[in-house]
Amino acid sequence: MYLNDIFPSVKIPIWLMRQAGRYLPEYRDTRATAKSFLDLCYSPDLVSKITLQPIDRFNFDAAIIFSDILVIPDALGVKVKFVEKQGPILDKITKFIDLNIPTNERFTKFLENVYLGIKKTKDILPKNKKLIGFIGAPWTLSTYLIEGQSSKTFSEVKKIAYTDPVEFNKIIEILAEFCILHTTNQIKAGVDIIQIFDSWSGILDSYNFNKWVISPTAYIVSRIKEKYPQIPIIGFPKDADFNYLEYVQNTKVDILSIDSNIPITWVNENVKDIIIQGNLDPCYLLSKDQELLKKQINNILDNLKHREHIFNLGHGILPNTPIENVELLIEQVRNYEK
Ligand code: 1CP
Repeated sequence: MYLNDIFPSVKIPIWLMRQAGRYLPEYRDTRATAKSFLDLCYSPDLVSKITLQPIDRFNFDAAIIFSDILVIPDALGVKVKFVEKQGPILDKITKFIDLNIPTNERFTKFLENVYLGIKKTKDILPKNKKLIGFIGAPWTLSTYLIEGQSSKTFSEVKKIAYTDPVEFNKIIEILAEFCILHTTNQIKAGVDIIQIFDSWSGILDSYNFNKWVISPTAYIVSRIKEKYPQIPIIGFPKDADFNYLEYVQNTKVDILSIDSNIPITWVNENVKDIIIQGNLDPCYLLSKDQELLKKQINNILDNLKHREHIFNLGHGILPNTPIENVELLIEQVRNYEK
């Protein structure tokens, strides 16, 4: 797949992970009107309003639908709450049978408002902009299901994955099926691109990375491609380090999103024949020194000058990011001579 087929009218497309969020005053205003974060995610009007806020303000090339990876566990009957300053809290599971697996119809009905939010956004989004839908990959979802929250050591989920792979595989396989259903539903509702977030892939050894990150992702990609070969798929196995190489070879994603720790020079030399997205450390966007920020942006642009490249960060934009640094970033990317 060529970048020009996805974004025909721009040389270096740009969007930012978490581009709709707390660094924007208009997001904070909208957030204050809802009781909880999930109420926002399950209101089609607010989903579309928030998704479009960064497009209106910054004219990014793509909008990512305002939602969360944890709507899948929520739809599987594992209650999810987002607690201020604590993050997500889930009813934990330890075994496959702890899941309350719905029929496909009930799952789709449960997330109907997410899909209505996508339809609404797609209707309003300018035609030259792309709409990105997303899922959390089975491994990352399983960390929240089994740890019940964001974890520091991941010892509970790793214990099951490493010592009871037969039981763990059942959990991963069912998550993969619902990842496929949620992706298909988002495509039917109107998204143009899919991003697969595997935020915690970096904590696995190579053997388990292959088993729990690459295999299920390869399966999901192949099932999506059977039905929708034209939909580009972005893979983001965060902190995969040298495992990025095998991930690209074996999952067949079209675009690789990379974190900030991996040297861009290593990626350029070793990961061939794929569109690259990401890498700028979101912390540079906090800088008071705009020359420093420009230098970091240019370093990525220069290194990827002869490649297909979507500008993005190595992880989500931080809530305390000054708006003028985002403006500078966009200007710098738009004015770059490729
Ligand atoms: O009230 C608030 O503002 C809550 C903050 C927030 C937001 C804005 C959360 C809670 N989720 C989101 C939206 C979100 N989540 C998007 C929206 C689209 C966009 O990018 O603009 C996306 C793509 C996600 C994906 C997501 N959620 C991931 C994968 C990407 C990543 O950050 O690694 C993960 C791990 C989550 C779980 C999650 N959601 C929210 C929190 C605090 C967490 C936990 C993060 C952690 O464990 O460190």
